[in-house]
Amino acid sequence: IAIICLLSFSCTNKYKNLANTAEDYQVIPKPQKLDMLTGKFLVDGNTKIVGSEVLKNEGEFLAGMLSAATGNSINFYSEGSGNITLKLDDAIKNEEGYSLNVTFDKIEISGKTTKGVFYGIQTLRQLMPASIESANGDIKELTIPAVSIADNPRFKYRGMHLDVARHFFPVDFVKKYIDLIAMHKMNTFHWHLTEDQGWRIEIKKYPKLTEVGAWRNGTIVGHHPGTDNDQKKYGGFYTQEDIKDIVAYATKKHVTVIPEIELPGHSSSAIAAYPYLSCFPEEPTKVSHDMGSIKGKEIQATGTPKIVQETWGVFDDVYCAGKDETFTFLQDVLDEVILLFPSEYIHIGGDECPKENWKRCPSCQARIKAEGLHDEHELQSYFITRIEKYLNTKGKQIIGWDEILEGGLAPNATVMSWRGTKGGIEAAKQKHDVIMSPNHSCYFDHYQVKTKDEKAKEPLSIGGNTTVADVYTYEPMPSELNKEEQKYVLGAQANVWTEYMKTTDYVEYMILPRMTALSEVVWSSKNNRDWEDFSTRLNTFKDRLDALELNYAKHTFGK
Ligand code: TNX
Repeated sequence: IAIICLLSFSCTNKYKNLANTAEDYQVIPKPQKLDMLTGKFLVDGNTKIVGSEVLKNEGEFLAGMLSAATGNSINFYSEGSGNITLKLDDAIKNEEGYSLNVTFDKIEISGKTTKGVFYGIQTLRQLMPASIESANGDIKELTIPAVSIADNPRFKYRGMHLDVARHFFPVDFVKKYIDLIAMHKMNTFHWHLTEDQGWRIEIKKYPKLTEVGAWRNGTIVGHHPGTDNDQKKYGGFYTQEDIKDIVAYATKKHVTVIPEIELPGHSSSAIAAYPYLSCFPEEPTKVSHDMGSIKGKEIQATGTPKIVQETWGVFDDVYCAGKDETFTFLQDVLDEVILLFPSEYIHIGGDECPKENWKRCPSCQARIKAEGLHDEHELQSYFITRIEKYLNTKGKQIIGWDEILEGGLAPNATVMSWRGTKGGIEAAKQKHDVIMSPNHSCYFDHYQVKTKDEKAKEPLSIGGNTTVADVYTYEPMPSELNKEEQKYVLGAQANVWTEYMKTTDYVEYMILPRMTALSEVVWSSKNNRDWEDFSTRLNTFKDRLDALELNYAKHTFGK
């Protein structure tokens, strides 16, 4: 017995006095406050996680990770005592805040909410070697450096968008995307489900939306039809069962899923399925040429009536604002959407809606007159406000792209500022909530390199360039806003438009490591942000991306 005691004493002592260096604490996003301590915690067969029953989901997540890494059966228990304790702590002020304390003999993770505890676990994950991400029970001596961390996010909205309409991605990839969001302590997945080029959500009352609207000719959405379009049938959609499965998965990862149902523009796929939704059901759809952001030459009219679009661009055929049938259709669709998504918000699009058809449509003009509106911009505002009212009665709030400012904001709308920051600033001044997503810093469909030569080596992307450094140095809080107005800026989001992203590999390449940079922008305090320091931590973080077998853009590091 004496020998065993002596042995175990020296063992314990060994971990108690082990020194740590800054390299052991390479966490992204950088925690608000981190104190390095002496000693290491050893994860072994005696490791036991305890916490109250409400923390079961988080406890089991951690248990799964530690078991997979070490090959020990490490479990979560809702009673008794153990050496890893998870708990809720009201003294923590921020809803998503947490504290993490590691010493050689115990770990304590406290959160204001279960979400905070989850984030504490994500930090703990990064204090362990990258090899845990792919380990097969083969890590013999898994240790965690002693530390004291108090952390909370700077912004409450930390989002990643994904366009699954221009290209369709399978359920498993959507889950992987959610995992990445959670690992980066981001909390919102904006799921862009409907577009000119495809309708991706099953709506039981309108089966043609997916029978017709989910399929197009051609796998690539290029801007030169015929040259890069292979004319194969392409498409896919998520069944309501798929969606429930994904939402449940996201809930466990503390990620809110906000669905986007685009209106009144970008609606070709719905119109292809149900032509009566157009002002002119018999007419072919044309590419709209009056959109300043798109060069007329680069896009061509399809000349075919009511198709699911095969090229990208902006199309003149949009939901008819004059017919009541349009609103009946949209309300029916939204009724089913509401049942699938517990999120407080529904994104209703609102961007790039050409007004040519409304100008010559008798029922739209009659609506303008009857409602005492001045022009088609006010008709768009009427459209959005009518949808907002409907959704508000169902307990939901709307988010729209910054075009919803034109013609007057719907009373309770949140604005997503994408054409730079102007729209966001204006909305905050009007006392509306804002999510910053400016194209100059948050568009991950842009090239991630700057020079012509570098671009030539990259896969074809939509114009513009946004490097990792551009993302990292982006400051979401506009200096134009005073203290009071700043309160309306909820946070920021990156958008991932997939006109040119045909494969999941390529999506990974476009988001990583730019999303890693954004995660620090939205989480860490402004004072804690330092490009050199981030670049060093990113170099460690990349080992984790490797272990997870993610396809990230290696050559963009440090740029
Ligand atoms: C504009 S951003 C769009 C998208 C395109 C994107 C390409 C926004 C609200 N609308 O439909 O995919 O440009 O960068």
